[in-house]
Amino acid sequence: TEPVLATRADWSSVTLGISKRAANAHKGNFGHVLVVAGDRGFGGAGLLVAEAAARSGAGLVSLATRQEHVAAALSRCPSVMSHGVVHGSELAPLLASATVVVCGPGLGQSVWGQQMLQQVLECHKPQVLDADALNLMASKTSVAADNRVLTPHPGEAARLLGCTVAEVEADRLSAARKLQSRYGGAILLKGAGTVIVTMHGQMFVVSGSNPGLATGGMGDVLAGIAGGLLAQLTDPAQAVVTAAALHLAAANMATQQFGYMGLQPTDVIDALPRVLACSG
Ligand code: NPW
Ligand code: AMP
Ligand code: MG
Repeated sequence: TEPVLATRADWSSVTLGISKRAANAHKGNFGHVLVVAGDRGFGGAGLLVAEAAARSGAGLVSLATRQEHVAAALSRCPSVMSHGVVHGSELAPLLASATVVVCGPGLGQSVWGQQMLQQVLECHKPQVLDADALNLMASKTSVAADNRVLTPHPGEAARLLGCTVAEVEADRLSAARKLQSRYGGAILLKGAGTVIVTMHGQMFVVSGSNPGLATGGMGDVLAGIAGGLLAQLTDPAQAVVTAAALHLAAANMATQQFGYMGLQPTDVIDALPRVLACSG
């Protein structure tokens, strides 16, 4: 299948759909995103995912992370319900009340991260898997499942495919297709010219680049946006394509204000409601 170029015209009509709300809407209409992220040393990743999900319009956001990150999370974003989790079994009630799960940013690859991922993979909720969730999946055989969205950068894609980053970059469309047939669900292969293969095999390229995004934490923001949109849109394929386009549009808006150098993930998060408001 030839890829479809997702242009601004394509996705602004989609974001119009999510940003127009009924006057009597309530938080239960916009889904509950559970973020499972942030091992020791990577607490910021969980915070960025959770805040990005909230700023993308999710009705409720919960964060399951290491206990030591909870105070900072409450202080940074009090609307997020933050839980310190020690054992995988403690995720069960949180997973039960979630609409969508985002797992992996800063998760680490220790026993803690492995337990968290195992619980998430065993639940059948729609899920966004990123960063260390992908690194852990690469290290063992994994059964394909269609309730997933995988969001690898080229390094993670190479680990999942057992090839080099250069091989992924030499043919990004084919790498994304291979990932889809091996792991199921939807694939969002990151980098300038983000490639998406949907669960139905349709391909999209979100063309456009922004080197301001080449800094730590920007992928964590994308994972949060994907979770926030999956929680609100009924068509998961539409949610994934829109997430990539919205991430780039918010980065472009933030870049107009700050320039490329020193652009921060929190600047992109702050631009999200402004981009959504522009399209509404
Ligand atoms: P090279 O060799 O540099 O050119 P890793 P990570 C390649 C967390 N974070 N095009 C790159 O290539 C994450 O969530 C926490 C081409 C290298 O091989 C993870 O859990 C933060 N190549 C964990 O840290 C903020 C590309 O991938 C490899 C590429 C580790 O994640 C930061 C590097 O990737 C971070 O988000 C591209 N566009 N992009 C926090 N505040 O808590 C990447 N590569 O080894 O998977 O390391 O992505 O930093
Ligand atoms: P990560 O490497 O997981 O932090 O993800 C980086 C995020 O920034 C992904 O969404 C990439 O697509 C995006 N990104 C990084 N560099 C660029 C670039 N030069 N142009 C467009 N998007 C980029
Ligand atoms: Mg990342």
